[in-house]
Amino acid sequence: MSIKVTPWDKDNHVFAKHNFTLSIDTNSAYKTIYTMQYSTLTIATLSLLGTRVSAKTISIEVGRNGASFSPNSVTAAVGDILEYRFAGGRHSVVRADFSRGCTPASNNGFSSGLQSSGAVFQVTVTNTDPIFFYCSAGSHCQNGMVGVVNPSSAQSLDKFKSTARASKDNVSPGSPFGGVFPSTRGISAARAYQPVGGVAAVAAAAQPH
Ligand SMILES: [Cu+2]
Repeated sequence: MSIKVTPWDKDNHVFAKHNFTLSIDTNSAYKTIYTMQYSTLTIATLSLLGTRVSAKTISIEVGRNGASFSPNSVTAAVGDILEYRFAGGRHSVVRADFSRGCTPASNNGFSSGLQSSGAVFQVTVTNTDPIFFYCSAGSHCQNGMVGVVNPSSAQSLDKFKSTARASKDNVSPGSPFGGVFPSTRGISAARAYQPVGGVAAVAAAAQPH
């Protein structure tokens, strides 16, 4: 059947002046008319909520059993949060490009900076492409302290490990970026990314000797 629909204008508590015609399955006609009385904004908000509810936090332990990430291979969807939990020693997590081993990613990178046990660094997944990461401490990357999110057969963890093993340098990008330390989540990015130690070091360096 074909029916005329008059949307409900939520702000003014009246039916909108403009109508449109809808072809509809008679069995669900009542339900659809009911739904149409809510504003587009309400429907949009509901779909946003739907997306948020399905996002999950994926914990990856850093350094609990020596120089390693555990797990070192995870699957993540868009909106999920990678939560790197530092659990021993002094390590970092840095995003790499698949083909470049122990070198920071050229785009959409992230880096926690060197952290000790207790630190938590969160990175939000923005697409489902493979994400490779490594630890920039010592020769940890060359020695296999690497991991992957959403590996493929073409871009596998084993292939990345081989490239990492052959890397001449293990590159540290310096101050953290591309993620947040959750205790500072919600504060402006520049502050959140700046660790307390980093600020003190900059202040000390600025003092005359
Ligand atoms: Cu390490």
